[in-house]
Order: sequence, then C-alpha cells, then structure tokens
Amino acid sequence: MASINRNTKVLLMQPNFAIFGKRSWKLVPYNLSILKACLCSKYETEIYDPNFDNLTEEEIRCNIRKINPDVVGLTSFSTEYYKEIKFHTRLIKEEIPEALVIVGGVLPTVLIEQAIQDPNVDYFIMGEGEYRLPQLLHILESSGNNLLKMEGIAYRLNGLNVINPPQHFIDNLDAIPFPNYEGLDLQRYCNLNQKYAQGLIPRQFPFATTMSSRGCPYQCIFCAAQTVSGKKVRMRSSENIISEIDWLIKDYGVREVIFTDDHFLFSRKRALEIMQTIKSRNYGITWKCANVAIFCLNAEILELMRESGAYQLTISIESGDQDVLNKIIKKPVNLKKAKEIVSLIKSLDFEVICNFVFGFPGEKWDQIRRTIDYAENLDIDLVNFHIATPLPKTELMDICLQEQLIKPEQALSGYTHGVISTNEFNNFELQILRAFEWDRINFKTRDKIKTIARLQGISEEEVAEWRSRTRKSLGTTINWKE
Ligand code: B12
Ligand code: SF4
Repeated sequence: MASINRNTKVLLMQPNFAIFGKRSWKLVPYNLSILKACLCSKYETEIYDPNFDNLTEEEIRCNIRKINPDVVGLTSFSTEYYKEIKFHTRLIKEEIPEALVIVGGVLPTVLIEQAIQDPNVDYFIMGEGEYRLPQLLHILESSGNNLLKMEGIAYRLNGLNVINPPQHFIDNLDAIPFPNYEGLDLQRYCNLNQKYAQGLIPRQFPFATTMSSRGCPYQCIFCAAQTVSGKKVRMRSSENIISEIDWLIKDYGVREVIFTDDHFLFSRKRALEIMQTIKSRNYGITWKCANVAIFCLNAEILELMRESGAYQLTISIESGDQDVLNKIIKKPVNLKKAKEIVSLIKSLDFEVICNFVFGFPGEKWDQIRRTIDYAENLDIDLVNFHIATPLPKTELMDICLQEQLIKPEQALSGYTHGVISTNEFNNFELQILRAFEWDRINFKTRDKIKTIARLQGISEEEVAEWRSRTRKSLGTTINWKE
C-alpha cells in the first residue's frame, strides 16, 4: 500500500466509458480538473483521460505503468457505467498493486452499498470531493488515525464496511479554485466536433463547459440531482463566473461557454447580471445552458440571453399531460404557459430542443399519446423522447421497487431499453412508440433534416443512417460512431 507523503504522485483518471462499446461523451474532465487544482500545491498531480481517444485495455495498462502513480483517483460519473468502473479499478490494481485506488463521483454518492463490493478500491469518496480528497490524503499522510471521524467516505476495515455518508454540501462555491487544465491538450477537447451530442455542440470553437451553480430545489421523481448536488441551490457569484469566462477567453481563446448547471436560472438577478456583463464586455462569444427550466423564462430573460450571445435552448417539458406533470412527475410546468414561452423563444430565433419522458408507473396510454401530440404541435427544431428509467436514490426507483415493477439488479440500467412494464404498457411497446414517433415528428421536411444534422454535428447522409438504425433497433442501441 502506498504511503502518502510530500512526494506522492496522484493520478486523477477518467475511465474510458466506451471500453465495452457504450456511448461516451468526450468532454474535458471538468470535475477532475477542479480536484487537481485542489491538490496540486501539495502533491504532484496529473490527469489521465483514456476516454478521449477511446484507448484499448492494453494502451491504458501501458500508460498507467508508465505514469506509475502512488494514488489513483477515478471518477465515476454515472451508475450506468458501473461495469466500466470495475474494469478500470481491476486494471489499475493489476498494473500497480501498491497504488491506492480512490473512487469518487456519482456511483459511490448514490450507490455506495453496491460500489463498496469492488475489492480493488481502497477508499470511496461520496459527494463533493474538493475538500474531502485533500482531507483523506492528509489523514493518510498523518497515519490514518482520524479516518473514522471523516464524513463522505467509505472503505473496508478488518472485513467490515465502514460507510460515513456525506453530511453537507459546499456552501461557498466561490472558494473553489478554477479547474487546472495544465497538462491537458485543451485545444483538442475544445475544438472537437462531437457527433450526436446536441446541446454540447457549440456554434463557435473552441468551447468550454462550466458549472455556475450546484443543486436544484425541485423534486422530479426521476431525477438524481437532489442526492448528487442537493436541494439547496448553491451559486457562484456573477463576478466569479465572469472572471472564469475572462480567463477562458484570455488563456485558451474560448469562443463559446456551455453551462451545465442543474438550474442556471435559479436566481433571476444573478442570471441577468451574468448576461448583462457578457453583453457589455463585447466578448463576441456565444453561450448556452445544457438545461433551462422553462418556468423561469420570460421575455426579459430571453431577450437578454439572445443579446448576450445565447442561441439555443434545451428545455424539458417532460409530459404533454398536465396530470402526469402534477401528480406523477411532480415538475412545476404549466403546459399552457410552456406553449406560450416556446412561441416567444421561436420568435426570438433561438434553436429549440425539447425533452419528453414517458412510461411512468400510473401513466395511461392515452396520456402518453397526449405527450406525443403536444410535442408535435410545438413545432420546434428537435424533440427527444425518453423512456422513464429509475435511477438509484430517486423516488421513481422507490416506487418501482415497492410495486415490484423492476428487479433490484435493474438499478444500473441504461437509458436505451425501457425497464418499466405496467398493466397499461410494456417496455417493448414504448420502444416502438418512441422510435417511430421520434422519426415521424422530427424529420418531416428537408429543412428540418438540415437543422437536425447541424444540431447533432452530422451530415444529412448520417441523419438518414441514424434514422434507419434507430428504427431497426427501436432506439435500444446508442447510435454513436466516432
Ligand atoms: C453536465 C452533465 C452531463 C453532461 C456532461 C458529462 C461529463 N462527462 O462531463 C452530459 C450531457 C454529456 C451528460 C451525460 C450523461 N449523464 Co449527466 N449530468 C450532468 C450534470 C448536470 C452535471 C455534472 C457535472 O459536471 N457536475 C460538476 C462536477 C464538478 O461535479 P461531479 O462530476 O459530480 O464531481 C464532483 C463529485 O462527484 C466528486 N468527484 C467526482 N469524481 C471524483 C473522483 C474522485 C477521485 C473524488 C475523490 C471525487 C470525485 O468531486 C467532484 C467535485 O465536487 C449532472 C447533474 C449533477 N448535478 O451532477 C448529470 C448527471 C451526473 N448525469 C446523469 C446521467 C444519468 C447521465 C447519462 C448516463 C445520461 C445518458 N445515458 O444519456 C450520461 C453519461 C455521461 C458520461 N458517461 O459522461 C445523472 C447520473 C445519475 C446516475 N444515477 O447515474 C445525473 C446526476 C443527472 C440527474 N439529475 O440525474 N451529463
Ligand atoms: S428541475 Fe431538472 S434538475 Fe431539478 S429535479 Fe427536476 S429534472 Fe432534476
């Protein structure tokens, strides 16, 4: 086992999420870059990202051997990639048995009972890592005595599992350093035109992602945001965001910023401040949010968004049936108002993408059909239909387990196959409905096809191929090709 001291070499690693052929996104490891910034004044810290080049097992093994770290911190992102995480922890231990393996991120945060069974991990950090990772290394450096008092950590001790759940979220996000991108070929990440990555495809390169707040106060039953980032929205100040944008422009030539917040518009005042400053500084950048709450949009916000360089909105209306929204999903969307806002958005010439989800316990077939009609009538650039998927530590998962609609092992399901079947529908019907209605609604005209090709970063020929693959597989294989 590695002993921690001032000469300790820490490797922060993103797994190759596509190692078993699943889809992966190739974004700069933002979370690891922040963690690096928190560690690098004390330890030699490097980031290794085999995900970006889709490296093979042999290449990953070889690189790890070469780097020869004392500590490896692996990020896990989503529970859907549980198998991929286990694969990487085994591989790290096999290559460098004496290295300390620490896993953090969504997997241990929402599913520690399962994660802790991985024998190749020494410590799990649950929740936010900015203070916990340095704390853990510090404790280990000074003999490990205070480990029992630490929160947000899990490990095995004398054959027993010790799980100390996280007790709090970080309040002052301004105190967290900006990501440390040194050593990463940022220009490669920021200039990569990812395919099929709507919402993450910029209009201007190079682009960067950042998060201006963490947390969401709403309680949509399918969403894990509350466990992962908390009910209380914690916001970085507008000044802090603007200085990050300044830095990204100055040091990396960034031309577009994509905010990946759960709820960017939580504080209207702060959002207006950020947009006003972007506008008044004449940066000439474009920007967008990966998600915006439709119920927080109004003419003032939308106009300022547009004037400050935003050009695309991804909104999640989720259902076209008000009862499903109110009583099942529990999302405060008013369908009449949502339609008015969408008209306003279109009149301001934004690109609009909208997400819908169906297949909830208690949902009726006619309600699902209403969602499809509603989506069609919006007449927007791209409509996505998702099949409700229970994620660990969500209300939807609790309902599905209570009503025995899924088996516990389905807790790690991906999004492609529906997993919920009720007396009203089964997952196969939903897959057919989704694949064919998605095709019918989205690709009605040549102009729509052209727009979607642009939104997805693909050619019109690739759109045709994508539609055909989706119909044939009923959308159950992710259509990704490098
Ligand atoms: C932006 C985002 C995306 C983006 C970017 C993803 C990326 N790889 O960068 C895109 C759109 C691509 C995406 C895709 C997906 N996402 Co997403 N995504 C998010 C979102 C909104 C923010 C993530 C983020 O950047 N957070 C900011 C950073 C700083 O936080 P962090 O990554 O959690 O890291 C902190 C801690 O976890 C910890 N930590 C992380 N790694 C490590 C490692 C060590 C060693 C340590 C000590 C600590 C540590 O410390 C960090 C700093 O505090 C979250 C919601 C959320 N609130 O977290 C959902 C979320 C993580 N996504 C989710 C899902 C399901 C997915 C998909 C599987 C969906 C799909 N099938 O299409 C894919 C999988 C993507 C993948 N393999 O990368 C779920 C995960 C739930 C679950 N049970 O799995 C979440 C929670 C959304 C939700 N509300 O339910 N996503
Ligand atoms: S509004 Fe969005 S982030 Fe918030 S709970 Fe609902 S789905 Fe999750």
